[in-house]
Amino acid sequence: MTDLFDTLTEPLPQREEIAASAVLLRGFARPGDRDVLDAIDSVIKRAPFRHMQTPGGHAMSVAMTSCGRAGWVTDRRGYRYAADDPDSGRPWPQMPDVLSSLAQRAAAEAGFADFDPDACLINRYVPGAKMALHQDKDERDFSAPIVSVSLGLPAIFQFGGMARSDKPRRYELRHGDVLVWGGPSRLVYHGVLTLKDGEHPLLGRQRINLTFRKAL
Ligand code: MD3
Ligand code: FE
Repeated sequence: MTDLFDTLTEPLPQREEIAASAVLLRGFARPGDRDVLDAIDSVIKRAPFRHMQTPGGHAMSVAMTSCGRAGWVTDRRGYRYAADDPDSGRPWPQMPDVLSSLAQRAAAEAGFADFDPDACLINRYVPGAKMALHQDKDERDFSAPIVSVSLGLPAIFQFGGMARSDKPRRYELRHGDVLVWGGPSRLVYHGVLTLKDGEHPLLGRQRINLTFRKAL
């Protein structure tokens, strides 16, 4: 029995299927968000955020780092996953249990049992940063989903179809929102519009996005 008090104080995360096998879990990562932020802090102490270079030689406006057995990197040689952080020459920090557990629970909620990510890319947006429309296709196996967790300032996320020319739809992603992309939606074009200025109670003037992947 749920009583009225429960429904008022613990709004159940909204679940919305925004595309075939793409599930938006509103607020799924809000409970325990401070532990998630502590885990991110422990990663960035060992592997600080950096602005990587695109193959075309431009610095990305989004600052990135990774944890897990593999991290996503880009430089003049191209995009790829690597076991070592190119800045330190050391392996990427281990994926903290609170992070892998969050990703696994979100994937299960969306119908993907036993998701076992080996890479977590951590993106940091400050006002003015954006991410152009792209596909995530540097992973070896597209049958595993990608789980994304939004923290801090809200951002407008856009996603289209399998062709760059497909008209994108827009969604606002807020602190604690989680998206699970699997099946046919795994390869859709997606991006993030220029982050607007604002102040978030836990994160200040930034947005952090985690994407959990099965890369290897
Ligand atoms: C749809 N990150 O890191 S999260 C990325 O907010 C990336 O930082 C964005 O795109 C961000 O590659 C968007 C939502 C997302 C993430 C991965 C996807 C949507 C996706 C992979 C496949 C399809
Ligand atoms: Fe992406």
